[in-house]
Amino acid sequence: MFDTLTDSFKNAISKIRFQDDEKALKKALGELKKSLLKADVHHKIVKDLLSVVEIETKKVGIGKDQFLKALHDELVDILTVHGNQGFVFAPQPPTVVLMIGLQGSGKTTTTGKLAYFLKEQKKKKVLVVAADLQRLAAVEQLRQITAQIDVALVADEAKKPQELIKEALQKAQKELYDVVLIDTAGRLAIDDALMRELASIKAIAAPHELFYVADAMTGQDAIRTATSFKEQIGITGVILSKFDGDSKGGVALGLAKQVGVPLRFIGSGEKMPDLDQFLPDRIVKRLMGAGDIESLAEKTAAIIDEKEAKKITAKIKKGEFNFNDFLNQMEQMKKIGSMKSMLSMIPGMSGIAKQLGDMDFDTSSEVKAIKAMIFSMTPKERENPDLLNNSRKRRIATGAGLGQVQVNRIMKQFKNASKMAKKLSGKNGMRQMQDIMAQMQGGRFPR
Ligand SMILES: Nc1nc2c(ncn2[C@@H]2O[C@H](COP(=O)(O)OP(=O)(O)OP(=O)(O)O)[C@@H](O)[C@H]2O)c(=O)[nH]1
Ligand SMILES: [Mg+2]
Repeated sequence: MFDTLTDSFKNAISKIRFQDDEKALKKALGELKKSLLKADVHHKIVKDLLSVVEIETKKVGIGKDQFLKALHDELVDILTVHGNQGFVFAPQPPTVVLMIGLQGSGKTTTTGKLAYFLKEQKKKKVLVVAADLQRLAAVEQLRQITAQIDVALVADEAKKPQELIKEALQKAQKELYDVVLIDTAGRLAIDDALMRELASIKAIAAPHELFYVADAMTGQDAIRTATSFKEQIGITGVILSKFDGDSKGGVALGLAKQVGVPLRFIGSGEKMPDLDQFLPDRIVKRLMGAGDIESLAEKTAAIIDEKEAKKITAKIKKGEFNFNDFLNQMEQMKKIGSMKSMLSMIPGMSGIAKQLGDMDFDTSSEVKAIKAMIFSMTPKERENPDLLNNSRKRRIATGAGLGQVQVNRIMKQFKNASKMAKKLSGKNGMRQMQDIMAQMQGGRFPR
């Protein structure tokens, strides 16, 4: 996600080793400057950042921790812009949000992601409005997205966007929706026709929030267009999409500092769960390679059904975890997001996440093999893994198109995993787990 920036911070940090070493500090600052510029951070921001970090580090005595803390605090400062953070609900529902931006920036996908976030994590009733009637396929795209996440949609190709929005707002009042998300049409570039249409939509929708969706891959251009939208229409937040791509990350700092509108979310993939709240402190930790356990925990907590989780834990404790439970767990994991985005939130794992590339729960050959194997089992076998003798394994291997060796290996892994889970769920298990986590986090971050 922030790979380039994260790597460059690590690089700079590694240059500082000794207490009171001015030369080391200069070297680290030089390294930082080079890599920030390479990461597409505006030169003026780089200059200010370096001078503050230098002053603050010297104030408390040069050292790795002091340097880290100064860098952390200054980054948080840059990213903290006056205005709402995360998603803020209007005092009186429904909260109306207008999604605007250039063509192809990710408005429609992000509208879906936001609806999914509000539904799954905030437990809200969401209504989506397809107010993009420029492109014929646009309404269909939104239909598919909202059907997939089971969220209500107001769409009618025969009506004007303004008319549709009026109807949607009435429906939202009457049927007690919490949030109305309005997806609008994009243009290739900012032109008068777009601005007029948006102004008229804004007047009718009277939105609480105007989210500008910016494509992270467009670098400094994103900052220029965001500024234009801010001046001509007014925006209250920016959502940075496609942050999983080759984006260098520097644009996030520029958007906050140069546009002066808070970043609210970042999109990190094409799937519905691939949206994260942009909270400066957490993002900076992630930037500095320290992971973001809090976000992961929140995401997980919202998605995993507590009752179901208790049932599974009880089963694990008794050593009764079976293949059906495994399939269920896999489905739950998918809801949390792509494997890559999950791993990038765990301290020290961002390097591995990078290596994974596009590998995912759906595309991993290992997961595919396990699924094929489970689908070749009888219901009884799924319930009771102990039933699997050699002749049954042979039958399953043939059915799944796998080799005997592969089936044996997967079975062994499954048994080992169950054993490990049983152990961890025991009396001291939680403590063991916490110790491991503490070790992982220790020494990586100064507070
Ligand atoms: N990798 C990645 N792709 C994304 C992300 N957000 C959107 N996309 C992709 O970008 C493309 C354009 O997204 P749309 O949501 O259709 O963009 P739009 O702004 O609605 O486009 P118009 O309606 O034509 O103006 C699609 O192929 C999306 O799947 C993201 O965070 N990561
Ligand atoms: Mg669209």
